[in-house]
Amino acid sequence: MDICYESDAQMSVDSDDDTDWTRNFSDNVRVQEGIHPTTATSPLGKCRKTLGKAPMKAPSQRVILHFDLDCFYAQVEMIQNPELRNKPLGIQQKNIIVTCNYMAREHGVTKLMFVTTAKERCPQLVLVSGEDLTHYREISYKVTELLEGYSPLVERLGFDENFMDVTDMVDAKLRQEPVPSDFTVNGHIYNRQSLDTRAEAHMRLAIGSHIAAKVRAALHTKLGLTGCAGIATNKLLAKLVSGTFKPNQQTTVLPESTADLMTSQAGLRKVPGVGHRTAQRLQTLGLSSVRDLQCFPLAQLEKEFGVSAAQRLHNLSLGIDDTPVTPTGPPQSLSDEDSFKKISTETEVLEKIEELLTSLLDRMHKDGRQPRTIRLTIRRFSATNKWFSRESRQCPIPSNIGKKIISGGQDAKAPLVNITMKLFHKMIDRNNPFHLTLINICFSNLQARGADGKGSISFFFTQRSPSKPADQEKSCLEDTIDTSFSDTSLGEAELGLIPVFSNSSRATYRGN
Ligand code: DCP
Ligand code: MG
Ligand code: MG
Repeated sequence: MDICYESDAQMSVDSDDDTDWTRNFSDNVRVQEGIHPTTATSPLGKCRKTLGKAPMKAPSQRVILHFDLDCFYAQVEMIQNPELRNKPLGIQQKNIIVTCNYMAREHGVTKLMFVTTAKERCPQLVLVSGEDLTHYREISYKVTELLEGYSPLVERLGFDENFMDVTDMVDAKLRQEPVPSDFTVNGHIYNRQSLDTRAEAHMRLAIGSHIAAKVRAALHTKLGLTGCAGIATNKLLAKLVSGTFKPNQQTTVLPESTADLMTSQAGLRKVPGVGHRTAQRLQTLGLSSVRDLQCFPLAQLEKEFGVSAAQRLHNLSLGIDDTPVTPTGPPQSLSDEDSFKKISTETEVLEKIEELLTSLLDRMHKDGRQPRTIRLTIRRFSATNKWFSRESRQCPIPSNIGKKIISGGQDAKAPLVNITMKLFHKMIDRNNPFHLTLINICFSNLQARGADGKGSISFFFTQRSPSKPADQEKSCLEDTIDTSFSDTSLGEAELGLIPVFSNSSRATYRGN
């Protein structure tokens, strides 16, 4: 069985909830063949949002932090019910343990394990349902918001990860006072490399490590959460290094260890930005390790992937990633989805659509913006290609129905069910048998109603944090589930560090 943390990444390829992150990547990264990652000096790309616009910096001068919370859903449950803290805990969705606390991990339980296997390994495992993501989403937003208190340059990656660009903070610190000669890194240094206090690049990262430690301490005191952090000169390396020591620890990778960090990855699929399909295509070229890719002639890679994607792949293999930390901004769509073994009758489809719309309407009402478009996505069962067989149809939402959505209640549900069923019939011929394994409904083209009233972005901001004045809010947050970088189809979407800004509210699994 292949289990995969499903996202809307495939769907978002042509959708308006796709982000510019991937495009930034392609715009900004040019191949630096023959240049060691640590000495590469291509300029930083322009940030999509001008918020906190970073000055042009050599890549080696950037300081990027990556935060990943420990056993996120399990932590949230343990905060809600402290009695669970001393027990091995598994969070269950369908027949899968989506995550488990570290005590359960000591008993051999792992993430994405079947419940039956987990129970065999650890009979005393306590199971809590993780189907309702509402609370996880709320805490997730609070985490990003706390981080935004330190820097406006915070980018969410799924529910439990955030990047933060602290380059300016490091600059400010360096201007304020000279670094003491006995300055050290807070936490681990990747490879146990020794810190050279005379090397500016080292000092910058060491300062970054102290900022990371401060942020992690704040996460703990203010939200009761622990997590890991990675400190590096770019997002790719920060993400790759952050889980080196788990849980509740942090690791800095100094530039000289870039090559080791890259080649220590257990395969190309581990490199953020190299998704399932890309890895398959690389495999057909005989490339399975990062080193294989590093050594592969660029000209040949270009033949297979085209110039720009080949260059990006090549750069990734070398640990080069100039993509900026792009403040996430308000979600551009809200969606909900569910996956299942089989839905093959119209009644079941109707029930599922009603269920999805109920929770979605509630969230849309809280958001306050009026959606102008509704999209239905289905996945048909396919024995050969079950990962990528999604199709969608979308249509405008009539204004009177849109208004009902934001005025609350479930008045809009019946007409939306009708619309959604019409979209369904555009894809599925009811006279023939069908077998669906996923249904997703997405509201997009979200429009604020006025500058100050409900429905405005400022309303959305204040909803996130009523205790915080709206003018202090930096940005509101993408509503995402996935925490992994996801696959993308080269040619369809840009390759790069693909954030899964899927807006889904459910984790779903393929193949179960
Ligand atoms: N998640 C999920 N389905 C997946 C992967 C993750 O529902 N296939 C959810 C549950 C996790 C959360 O996302 O708690 C964050 O994912 P991580 O991979 O970061 O895993 P954890 O935070 O749970 O554990 P770790 O301590 O290893 O980071
Ligand atoms: Mg985590
Ligand atoms: Mg994570």
